[in-house]
Amino acid sequence: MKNSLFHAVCGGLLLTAPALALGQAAPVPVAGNPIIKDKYTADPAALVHKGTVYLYAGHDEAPAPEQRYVMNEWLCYSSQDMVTWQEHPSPLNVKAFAWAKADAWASQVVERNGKFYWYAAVEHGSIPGKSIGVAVADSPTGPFKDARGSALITNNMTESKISWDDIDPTVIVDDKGQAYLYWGNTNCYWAKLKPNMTELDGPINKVTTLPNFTEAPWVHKRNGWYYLSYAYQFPEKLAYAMSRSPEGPWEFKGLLNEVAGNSNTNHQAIIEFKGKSYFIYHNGSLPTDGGSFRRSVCIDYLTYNQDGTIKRVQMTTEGVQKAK
Ligand code: FUB
Repeated sequence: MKNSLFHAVCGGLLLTAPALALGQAAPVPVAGNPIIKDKYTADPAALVHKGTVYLYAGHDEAPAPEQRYVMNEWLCYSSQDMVTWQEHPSPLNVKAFAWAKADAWASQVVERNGKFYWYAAVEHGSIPGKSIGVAVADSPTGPFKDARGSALITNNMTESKISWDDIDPTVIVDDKGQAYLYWGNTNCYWAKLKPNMTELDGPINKVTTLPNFTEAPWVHKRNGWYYLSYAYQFPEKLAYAMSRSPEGPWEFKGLLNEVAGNSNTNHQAIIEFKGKSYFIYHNGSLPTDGGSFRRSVCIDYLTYNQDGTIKRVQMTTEGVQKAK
């Protein structure tokens, strides 16, 4: 096309270049996924607040070729269009939890009454195993402070053969104002939270109807249905169940996506923003050292069927278009 322009979306920037002459190699558009290209990011969680999406992610810091998690801090990005992401100074580090010793694993931030609560899995310093802490802030970008001075969940509160079963917290506040915490690895646990969001309000229960539950629960609500998505098998695919109540019973509905490229874990956040649904996950595709311990956050569309079930997600390199 004479005088036409080539457009590529690159980290939110619109790049333009003159049209190609015959026989000239076509420029390769810079892919939308992964969305963060200068750091390895994992375990995404997202919060929609006042027209902005806040993305929280663990920071995979292991230098290649190390095959272990090195994760000391969480990262925070914001966007008004799902394509252009602004990085904020890291609002939370394992060091914020004086009782913890390592491992800034998966987390989620939720808002209640103008305060932002950040639930995060870390390695406990004196109670062997993983645990869950909660930090609080007046702004979604922090600064966040330990809200309790102690862990909300410790490994000795649940029974399991493994010491890393108390990870991957997700929290939802239902329409009646009751908050629920879900978490787990191999077991999917849940408990009510008090209105202060920092204490359990009742016993720890298990969801027992999730086949091949590995980890990474995420609970969201849409049109009267609660959805519990989770990492399924290992290497991980993502699957989901539905219920009319946050307390279940949960009915398994099938897979959401396949193993994400070059990563044995797969971890999702699901949000609605400006009329579209988004599936935020990680893979190991970022050159040159991407992999299971150097992961990267990606975003693709999520589509529902008429009956509320979810269509299989198509993971793409193009990612999503600017939300308007
Ligand atoms: O990032 C560390 C762990 O890997 C997370 O807690 C799991 O969900 C898996 O992604």
